[in-house]
Amino acid sequence: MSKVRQQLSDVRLVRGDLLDQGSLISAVERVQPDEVYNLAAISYVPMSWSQAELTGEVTGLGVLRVLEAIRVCSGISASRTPGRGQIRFYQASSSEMFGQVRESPQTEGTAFHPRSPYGVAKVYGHFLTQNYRESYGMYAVSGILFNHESPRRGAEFVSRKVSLAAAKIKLGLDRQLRLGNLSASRDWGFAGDYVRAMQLMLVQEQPEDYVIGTGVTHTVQSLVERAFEVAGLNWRDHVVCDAAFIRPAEVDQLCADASKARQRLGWEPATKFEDLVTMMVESDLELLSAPGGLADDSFGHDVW
Ligand code: G4F
Repeated sequence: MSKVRQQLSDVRLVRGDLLDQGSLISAVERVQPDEVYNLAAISYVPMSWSQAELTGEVTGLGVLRVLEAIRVCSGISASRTPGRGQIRFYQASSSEMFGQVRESPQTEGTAFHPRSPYGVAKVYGHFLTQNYRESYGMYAVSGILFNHESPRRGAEFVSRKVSLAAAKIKLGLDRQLRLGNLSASRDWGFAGDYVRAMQLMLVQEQPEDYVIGTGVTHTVQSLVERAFEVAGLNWRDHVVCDAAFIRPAEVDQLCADASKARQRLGWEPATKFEDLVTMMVESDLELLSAPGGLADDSFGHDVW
């Protein structure tokens, strides 16, 4: 049995729905966890304009429901009677909360100015996590994570859309890549490095929030240039700008100052942008070259 299969067979799935308070209480009661990581959300920013209410329910109020499930199952009453033991809670906050940035790079103290219903919902979840920490003494923290990518990234996000397109064009399976704003900049890191940071945040003496990012920012165009270079292609021969992918309000530039995480958690990103893009393009070339590699028809389709 492969290592991944072995690990998956150790995983027990328990049903729960962020829209259903009772299901979350049942899940926490049943599992009796030491740690809860809330990574669930409607996370694709453009979808948050077309389904703004659902985004508020899932990405925003969903955080309230998880925190309430932990509070109730820990026996913490609304008047703050001490509970049984402590379930530690991690909330996936997002650099999208900085939106139209007030300063650069962004730290834990930078004011928020979200630019999408998604960003607004994340700000609600962020402050609610802080509020439960202050109101109930819960070990509840937010990681303000900047964009983190890997070969497992969904095909609707720009990094994977680009790596898949470069691989498809290289293999003669496609000819063109249609993109929106090429001049937006993001601080892209490797998801594996960021998961390490999440775990570190839950094993500290004091619960605190942390910014996690590389401190280096690149434009979408440089992402495209790098991906096509890895595939041995000239991006200018294939990339077309399409207004359909321009957002109603854009986050122009994000760049993390993760000094606090470096000093207090001893966390450093291990993967550079160039290596991340190379890893993604090579993985997609391998995937698409394998028999049945194109079986998943969702590859390369933007869900707008
Ligand atoms: O890859 P993206 O869709 O990621 P975005 O919007 O920055 O959000 C991601 O990172 C956040 C962390 O900061 C998470 F909270 C969030 O859940 C998600 O994981 O877009 C990145 C940039 C944007 O500026 C977008 O306008 O790429 C630009 N872009 C240009 N053309 C495109 C495209 N994005 C997508 N998805 N598709 C395009 O064709």
